[in-house]
Amino acid sequence: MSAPTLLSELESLVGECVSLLDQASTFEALEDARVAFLGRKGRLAQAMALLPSLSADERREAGQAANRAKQTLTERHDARLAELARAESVARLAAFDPSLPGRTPFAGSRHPVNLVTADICRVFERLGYDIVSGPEIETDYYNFEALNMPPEHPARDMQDTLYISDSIVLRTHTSPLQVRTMLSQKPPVAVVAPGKVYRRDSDLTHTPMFHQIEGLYVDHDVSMADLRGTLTHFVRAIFGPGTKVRFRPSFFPFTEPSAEVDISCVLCGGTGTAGEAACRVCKGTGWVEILGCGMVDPNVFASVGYDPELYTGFAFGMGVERVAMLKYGIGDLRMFFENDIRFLRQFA
Ligand code: 2NL
Repeated sequence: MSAPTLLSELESLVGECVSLLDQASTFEALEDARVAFLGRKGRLAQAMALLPSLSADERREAGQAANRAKQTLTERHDARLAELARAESVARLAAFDPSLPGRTPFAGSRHPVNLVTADICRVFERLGYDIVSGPEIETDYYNFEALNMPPEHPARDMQDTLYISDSIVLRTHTSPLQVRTMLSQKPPVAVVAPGKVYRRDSDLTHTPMFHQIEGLYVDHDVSMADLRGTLTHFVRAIFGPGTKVRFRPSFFPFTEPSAEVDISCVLCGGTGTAGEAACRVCKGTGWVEILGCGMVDPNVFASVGYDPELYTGFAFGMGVERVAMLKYGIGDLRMFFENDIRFLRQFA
């Protein structure tokens, strides 16, 4: 090849390349043009490969022309690249509206069972009660024996209790915490024991794990009047000052006498009616059961070494899910355990 031919090839490849670079409207098109002309096997490299075939003088002139072509094209390429990058960031900023309010992500909320547990504990804390906690796996002694439930007691049946071994159970109530408290300190004792409890039971209205709160107050001369006053205050603090309360005789192995506490229905206000029909919450009775209670049985005091001649006390227990259902009007126990975010975020 002759020198003039090479010079005219350089001239024409610069012209073609410049127009391709200027037309490139995407990073891909720009890169394609760079590879085609400035790449290792591109048009410029091909032209320069012919230099050795020229005479020394021609080679110097053509070589200088090739270097100028390379510099021109490299500068044009870099300038175009900067232009495209600037255009892209301008477009991105144009789509961004800094005046829009931020979108706050849902950061979670407390579970209704925990909300109600905290509300209930707070009422008793203000009365001077301590909150106690302890193991969910218990010995037969703390869960049954010390609570006046001897080996043949029906509640100890395999049908009702989840056994780890012959003498180890998943606690069926939080009473063991109160037994542990009484064994470790002398009266006066005033504690509430919230926590998970386990029963071998599972249907529409029972889950194998649920939450309970029990309370215990032991001192000289604690009476059933103290029990009534304390629990009436508690019920009105949780369900409102107008709530009516009644105590019905009942039975628990660990209290004597025992009672169940009913409150005026949270839905119908105690009338028992919803329009023409019977109220669905209290089934037309006007009352709903809220907790069980009683005076601590002397046999329980004997188990923990308290002298029943010196001390008396009252105790009570309630299911937290049940209180939460009544307080928030939740109709289905399963809601608490499904963890559906649409349910849970209503308590945020
Ligand atoms: C209910 C009834 C109750 C107790 C729990 C208790 C604890 C000790 C001594 C005596 Cl250490 N009693 N607890 C007493 C009466 C009733 O619970 O319906 N719970 C869901």
